[in-house]
Amino acid sequence: MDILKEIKKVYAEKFQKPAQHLFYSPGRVNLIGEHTDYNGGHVFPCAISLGTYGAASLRDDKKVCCYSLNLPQKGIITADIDKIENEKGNDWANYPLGVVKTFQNHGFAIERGFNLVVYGNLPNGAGLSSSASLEMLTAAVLKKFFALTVDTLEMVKMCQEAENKFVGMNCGILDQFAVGMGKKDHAMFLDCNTLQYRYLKLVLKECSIVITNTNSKHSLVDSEYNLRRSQCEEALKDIQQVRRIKSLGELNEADFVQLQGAIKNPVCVRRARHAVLENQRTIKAVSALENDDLELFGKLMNESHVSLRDDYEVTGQELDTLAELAWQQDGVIGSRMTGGGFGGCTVSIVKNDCLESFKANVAKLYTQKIGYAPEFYIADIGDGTKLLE
Ligand code: GAF
Repeated sequence: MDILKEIKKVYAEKFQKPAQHLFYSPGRVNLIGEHTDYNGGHVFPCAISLGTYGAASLRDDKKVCCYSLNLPQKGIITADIDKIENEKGNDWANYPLGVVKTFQNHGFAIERGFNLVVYGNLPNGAGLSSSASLEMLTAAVLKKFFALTVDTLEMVKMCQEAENKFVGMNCGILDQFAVGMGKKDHAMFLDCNTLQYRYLKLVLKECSIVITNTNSKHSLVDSEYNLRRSQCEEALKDIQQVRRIKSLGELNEADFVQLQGAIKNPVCVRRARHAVLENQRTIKAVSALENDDLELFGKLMNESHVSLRDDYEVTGQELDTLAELAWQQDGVIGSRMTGGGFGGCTVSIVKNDCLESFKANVAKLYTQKIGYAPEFYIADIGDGTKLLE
């Protein structure tokens, strides 16, 4: 399907005139550095060329009217620009509405309504940041229509705030950053403590990045996520009794060995160990890539998965099955879960001449064990959120 043509057509049908502008916002895949962002550590994501498309126009009244071509909902969801609340009936539109409300709270004059029609080709709930993609798309709409003087990093931070305070998911900055700041063929190495970042051109020689979707649906993702975050905060508080640090990301392996005794709850010891060691792995993985050592990069990806499985406990049977099957296949450099976990996707680096056997074997063995099939996407690394026309 020609997405742009379709979205323009649907917009015109719903609102009886053509849309003024078209926008695109990607999803993301995180190569390594999981559950490190809210612990003041590093992440290493890239934007992918699957994402959310939006057609939008300013209105003369104060209504925000949202319609999706592919999200389950009933017709156009409407809200008043001066009375935005998180309401259950607003369903997916709580993401764009949360962004509007957050911009208003930051003093941006959003005083007129707008129409927004969206279409996403990211699998929903697959841990590829469909929410952040929609949030950053809305931020780009607001910037364009209200001629806001705001840079992308500020938009990223406000979208994270919308998700934290309006939606109630206590996420870190990884997703909104990767979606907003993405650059074609590059990954981003971000220090979530200082927000210093740099782009690294991804040179994977004869390999591809393969995203494999478990296709499993888990409902406890947000509550378990918020629980992991609070367990890390508890560990940090205990450590702060003996060492003046602001985040777990400030510690290295040796510090952790020395300080872990201060953490009272044994579960929190494991959560903090993941946060500290994953951050160190991410720093090492980026140097490995810079030194052209893809093998070491892959090994660190595998270790990351093991730590997320054993210490952080955010994988589950489907993700573990995918990762373990991937490790057994020829031509796999590394494989791990990506994103928040529980369900969602793995990311694997696979030699191009083994791609077909990788997909066939993993699909067959995963289906035998889990009872339904996974899905594969070869990631094409694309740009961040942008105005298309
Ligand atoms: C989710 C969150 F939204 C991110 O902020 C990040 O913590 C990630 O899980 C885990 O690395 O995607």
